[in-house]
Amino acid sequence: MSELKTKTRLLPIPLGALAGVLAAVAALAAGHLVAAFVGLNASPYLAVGNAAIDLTPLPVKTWAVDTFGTADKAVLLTGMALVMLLAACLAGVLSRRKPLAGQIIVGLFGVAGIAAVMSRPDLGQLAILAPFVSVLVGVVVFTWLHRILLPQTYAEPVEGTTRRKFLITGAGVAVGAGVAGLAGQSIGASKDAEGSRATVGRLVAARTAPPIPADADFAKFGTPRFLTVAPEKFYKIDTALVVPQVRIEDWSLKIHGMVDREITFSYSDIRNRPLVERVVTLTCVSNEVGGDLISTGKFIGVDLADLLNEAGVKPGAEQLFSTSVDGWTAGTPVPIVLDPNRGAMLAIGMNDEPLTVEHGFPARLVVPGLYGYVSATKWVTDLELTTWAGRQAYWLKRGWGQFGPIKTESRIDSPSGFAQVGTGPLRVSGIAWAQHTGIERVEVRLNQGPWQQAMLSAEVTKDAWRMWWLDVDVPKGTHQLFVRATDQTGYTQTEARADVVPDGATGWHSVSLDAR
Ligand SMILES: Nc1nc2c(c(=O)[nH]1)N[C@H]1C(S)=C(S)[C@@H](COP(=O)(O)O)O[C@H]1N2
Ligand SMILES: [Mo]
Repeated sequence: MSELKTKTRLLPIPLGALAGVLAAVAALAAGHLVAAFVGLNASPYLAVGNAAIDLTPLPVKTWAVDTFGTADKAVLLTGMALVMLLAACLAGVLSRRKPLAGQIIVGLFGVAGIAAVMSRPDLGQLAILAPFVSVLVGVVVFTWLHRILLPQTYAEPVEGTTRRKFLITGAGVAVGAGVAGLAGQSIGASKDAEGSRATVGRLVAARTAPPIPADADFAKFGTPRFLTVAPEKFYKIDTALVVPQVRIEDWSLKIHGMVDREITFSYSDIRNRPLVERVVTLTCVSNEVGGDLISTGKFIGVDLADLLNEAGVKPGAEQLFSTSVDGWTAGTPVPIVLDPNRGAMLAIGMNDEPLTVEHGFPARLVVPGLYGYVSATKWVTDLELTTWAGRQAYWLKRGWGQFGPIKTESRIDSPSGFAQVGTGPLRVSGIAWAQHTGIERVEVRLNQGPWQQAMLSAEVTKDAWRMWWLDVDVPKGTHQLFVRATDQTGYTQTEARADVVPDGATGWHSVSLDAR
């Protein structure tokens, strides 16, 4: 009896190896599934692979690329899979009596995964969950399978039953791992643009925008910050029900139509050109008087005119017709996009980062001085040179104006409407914009009183908004404050109210207040 017991209490090598492999597969699949939610690059397998790529010395990298070409990553991942397979088999084989050796090997792999995830600058803190869950699942599954093969309390040797139970459980683990892995992959793929964006790295401008001076905003008096740096504060307008997910390796930009030669640019074609940086205030034509569909970014990219000139714009081309990956279109006047003083861009970054997925990653157009609907195509993939008769853009078909220059406007940010304030001097502040023309003057009026000139912030560029403030003396009672801006052509905003349709709202913004 005791002889038989010792014999059967040793794990058969093939089953032990299988237990190790199943545990490893389950661990990787679980990690992949969690990674789908915290960033696909946190998947332990990919994280270790990425770390391996980062740690590979340059000569080895060059050799790998020379030898395997674009298959170098596939070779790396296959090699890693083989190493893991061997280690997993080893884990099973070394655990013929107790699961400890296998648990340690799985645990060591987990530590490598955690270290790999922590070493990546592009992953958030939550990313650590993926390798963590991975180790946990690996150790638990391995221990579980081991226990089925070698029950602690053993009434009698029931080899046939044990084997069957192990195989059924093992099959269950394999199916579960398959489902988890595939689910992770498909959920992850739908967020793949995020993963792709994380691989872009730092975009460095050859021509940087001048630094933003400290007095570019009066945030301390209630205006917005000069740069709308928080992505959730940057207004967002598009027709997309789901944000288009475009990976840089899948992206290209084709220039065609009335050109001498068609050109298609890849992401690296664009990225490897000398990049320029420009501060631009974007505005939506649907912005009501006093509305908040206006934000300022520091965009990095290339001059659109350079790309168009490479293709050679034919005489007679009137409209740059841009199309996004989801089929949205905009038409921009050719003379504007070719004007070297305009600064129209193909932007790939905003505020020192690659564009966010919501704001057009991998690339969008930015044309200073034009409303977004005629110029700011996000996820842009196609530029056609054509006439106005040749194509009709998305909003033009729906009754909006053809040209869409941004109108000179201003807004009171503080006090907010219907505020209760004290009597006496009241600090009023806000913004004014006349992109590409420049703001000259901002005036504030209490009720029907005289216009009083406000203090203006430093002019960072004519393409961006300016902030203003003024102390206004308010007696007891209810009042209305008005603001109006004058741009650098000498035009002063009038009281005449225009609706946002067809080409942008006009009129003075005003707020009511109650002074006690
Ligand atoms: N692909 C695509 N690009 C688009 C739009 C759109 O609906 N689809 N809307 C435009 C409009 S109307 C505006 S105002 C700007 C807004 O850019 P933002 O969301 O980055 O602020 O994007 C423009 N680009
Ligand atoms: Mo817009």
